[in-house]
Amino acid sequence: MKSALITGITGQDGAYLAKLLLSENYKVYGLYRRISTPNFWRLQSLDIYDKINLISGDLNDMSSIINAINASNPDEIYHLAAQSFVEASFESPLATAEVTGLSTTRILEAVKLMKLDSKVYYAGTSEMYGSSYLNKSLNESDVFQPMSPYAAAKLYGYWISRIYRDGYNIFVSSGILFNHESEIRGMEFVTRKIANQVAKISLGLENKIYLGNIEAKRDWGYAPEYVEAMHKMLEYNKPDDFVIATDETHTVKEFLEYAFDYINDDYNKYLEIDKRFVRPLDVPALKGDYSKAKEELNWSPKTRFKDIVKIMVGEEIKRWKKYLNGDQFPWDVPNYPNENNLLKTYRGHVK
Ligand code: NAP
Ligand code: G4F
Repeated sequence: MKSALITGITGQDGAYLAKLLLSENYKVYGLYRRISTPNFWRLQSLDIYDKINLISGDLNDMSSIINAINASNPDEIYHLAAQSFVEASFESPLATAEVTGLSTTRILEAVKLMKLDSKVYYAGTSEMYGSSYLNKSLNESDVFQPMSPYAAAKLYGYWISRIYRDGYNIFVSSGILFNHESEIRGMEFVTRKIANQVAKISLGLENKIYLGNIEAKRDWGYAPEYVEAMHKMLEYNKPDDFVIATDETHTVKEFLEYAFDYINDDYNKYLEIDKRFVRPLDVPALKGDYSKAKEELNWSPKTRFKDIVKIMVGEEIKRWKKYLNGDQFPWDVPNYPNENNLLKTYRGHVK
């Protein structure tokens, strides 16, 4: 049985990836950070919470990383944890640099110093491309020009991964993933924010939607398909970098239009542009050329923009209807780590 360690197990991609690896009979370990209110709602909503071996630790702490690696003895490490919200990186640039940038070196140093054969996946991002590519479909050879502290931290992680690959022969692959969304996306990201507000408007619970730069264009794909690409990268015969995208780009305004189409309404009645959501710098447009992933990994996106909008708004309406009927949201239910799972990894790294 293969073993995988996922950092960022409580996030969108961590949850989908864990589900995928479990379906392939992996033993899955997940690093999570202890917070005062547990947030395992994604693992619960995918019905995999009890199947994950949870390891408590913080990525800013080298001991946590060594402990997690010792406890899981991983064939594959998926390093997904990060401060992943671009807007927040302008407010907390140093904290973002620590966790989003430097923790990649901590993981790679651990693999190097512990002389492990573990393969490593690094979660790179299209944000690294930054400015000046208004109409180009970006590929692995295009130049990076980051426009946020988040993107700068991610670019550091990307380059340090290449250095450990070339200098120390560590199998580390970077996915350059363009935006990917789903029903379990964080509420602060624009797609989920819109889907949630539209659902509430349709049920009479809300009458405004406040947004920032709605002219920005993004290449939006469906998250469950993107974690398949991560796994394929580590199954491939050599470590490399791959763009994962749909090769389509749409404005935030289009997302808004299609979301309101779903409820047969017009966004102009509800939209307010709010400066609080306008960033000091914002990547104007992103579109990715995934042909290398298609040729070498046999990976292609399936779910396209309009369907993603429908899936997300539809799910949000279902959730709010359930709530109005007296059901709780899954994220309202605190669920503490399963002690049986924890004892395997706490105190002395018992495997
Ligand atoms: P996400 O939902 O925001 O999840 C981030 C995860 O990192 C969460 O589990 C979070 O834990 C964890 N984390 C943050 N700081 C930590 C720390 N100090 N110690 C331990 N864990 C910590 O992000 P995602 O959408 O799943 O994205 C996964 C990765 O891909 C991220 O690195 C992101 O930057 C990158 N990426 C995402 C996209 C996209 O469109 N989704 C595109 C390109 C790249 P908590 O739950 O406790 O906060
Ligand atoms: O949904 P967003 O916050 O995602 P963003 O900044 O593109 O970053 C996401 O994708 C990256 C990959 O390219 C990941 F690396 C990163 O971790 C994250 O997952 O914003 C999308 C666009 C931006 O141009 C933003 O300015 O939507 C614009 N926007 C307009 N109004 C808004 C809002 N974004 C948010 N979050 N909230 C608004 O009210």
